[in-house]
Amino acid sequence: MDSNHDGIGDLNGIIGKLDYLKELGVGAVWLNPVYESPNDDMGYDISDYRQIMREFGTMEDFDVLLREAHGRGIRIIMDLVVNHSSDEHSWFAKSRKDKDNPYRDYYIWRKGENGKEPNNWGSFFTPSAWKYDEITDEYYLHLFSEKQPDLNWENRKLREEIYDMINWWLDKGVDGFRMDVINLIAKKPGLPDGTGEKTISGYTFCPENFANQPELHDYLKEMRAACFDGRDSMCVGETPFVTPEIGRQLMNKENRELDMIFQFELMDIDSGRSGKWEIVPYTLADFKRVISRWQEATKEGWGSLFWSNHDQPRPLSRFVSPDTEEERVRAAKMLAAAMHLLRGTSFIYQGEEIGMTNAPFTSIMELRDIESIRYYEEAEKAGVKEKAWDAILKKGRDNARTPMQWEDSVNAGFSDAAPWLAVNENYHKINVEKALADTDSIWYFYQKLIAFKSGNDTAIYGDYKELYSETEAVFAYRRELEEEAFDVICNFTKKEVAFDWKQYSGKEIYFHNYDNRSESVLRPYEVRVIRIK
Ligand code: TEU
Ligand code: CA
Repeated sequence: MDSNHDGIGDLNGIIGKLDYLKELGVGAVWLNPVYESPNDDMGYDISDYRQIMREFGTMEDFDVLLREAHGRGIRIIMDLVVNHSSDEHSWFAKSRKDKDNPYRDYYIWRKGENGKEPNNWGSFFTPSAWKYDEITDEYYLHLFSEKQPDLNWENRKLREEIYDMINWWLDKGVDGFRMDVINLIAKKPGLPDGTGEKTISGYTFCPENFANQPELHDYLKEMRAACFDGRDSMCVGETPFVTPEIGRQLMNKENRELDMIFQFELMDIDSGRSGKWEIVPYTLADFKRVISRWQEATKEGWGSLFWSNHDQPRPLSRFVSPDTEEERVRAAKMLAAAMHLLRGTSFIYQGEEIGMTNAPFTSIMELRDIESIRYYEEAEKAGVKEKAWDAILKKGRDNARTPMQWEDSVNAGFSDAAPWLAVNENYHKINVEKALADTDSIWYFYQKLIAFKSGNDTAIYGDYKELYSETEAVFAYRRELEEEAFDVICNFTKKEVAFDWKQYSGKEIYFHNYDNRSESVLRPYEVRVIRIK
């Protein structure tokens, strides 16, 4: 929400919507980075970790947000981006000056190899993960954009500066952190060449060399002891490329590393070996296997549940394909129950509660996200821009970044100035005002679901067991705890599926998305949550 008519959402805008969030039932807000940043990657390139980005407000505004949120029982979780900083951070300015200043080693510098990059690593956003710097005739590593140089966690002083900064925010009263790509902070010693497939620009994207390295666990333990032990706080690690085995290590309470992780196996289910832009088919059977595997893996730790975030397309456009307004509402409710009744903490991405969808972009000029823009440029050079555009429409990050749709008025009520990214034109029919006026809306389904999820011990602690795994089109599971159990039964398709409801007759229905019952079928996108004991 934009409070000062510049087209950019801000802290005061959030403060004005805290009552809305309270009404929905949220217990905590995770803010994407709000620190000072040149915004090469929308705040994920931080130039000062102790300042608020000017566009978002001031430190005084932040303090008010913290106080007002806490006053309503809402916690504030900050984004912690410490795999890299901005190249405009003062550390980097000093680091690049010469080879023997104390900041040189805060980043990862290497000599070139025969006039080329030190190794073949590809970056997330650019062809190579290395940038040549004339001043000292060396290259620096950047896994993301060249304006996001990777920090060198092998340097003890750097680590201590980071812990000081974390403690500074915790002392201020923030309740925890979502740690950006935290499992990339340790790189494989010697930085060896990647051996996998090449990307369209000829470099090799090789997570095996920069994710989940053994030293990661040492750094996390050290950080935990230096910052989090003894505090009432929460840290959730964003950990792409994580397996259930590594996930267990990261979450295991005795290990003293993280409280939760975001794993991406479900989000990557349609990605090929060269990464997210290589879109591959998957089946509901694959989908169910991934969910069950992670429910199993998080038994010993604690899981996180999410359909989307600022990096992912909208689930309504991705995992289902509703054609009509009625189907959209049904499918959104089905997805909500399917995900958020699993075991773990639910993360709801803004707009999910009203069923927002992907944006109907018509030209690359409309996009703001560096990832999509850079990919399109590379694809154009390689002569495959049509294919790239198709992939961007499906998976580009701006799909989920369009402004929140508050009401059916200019710019969806987000701002009276032109927004930084255009609103999705479907705001005329999909908006908060409309959702609040209809007791049968997706919004009220979420409100009820959140209340249930926070207050019902079976929903919180109950065991998970997959049901009817052989039935195509159906995803179903049981949650069970001592004297209570319920089944969640979902039709993920818009086809009618034969289903025998007899065994459930007379049982209490917790949630459903059709007014009347049927005895022998699951209708398009139908969900029923039924108490069985
Ligand atoms: O994302 C890390 C990450 O793995 C993403 O690159 C992800 O694979 C991609 O966005 C999918 O499209 C985090 C942040 O969430 C993202 O917004 C940042 O751009 C990135 O780190 C760099 O800080
Ligand atoms: Ca603003």
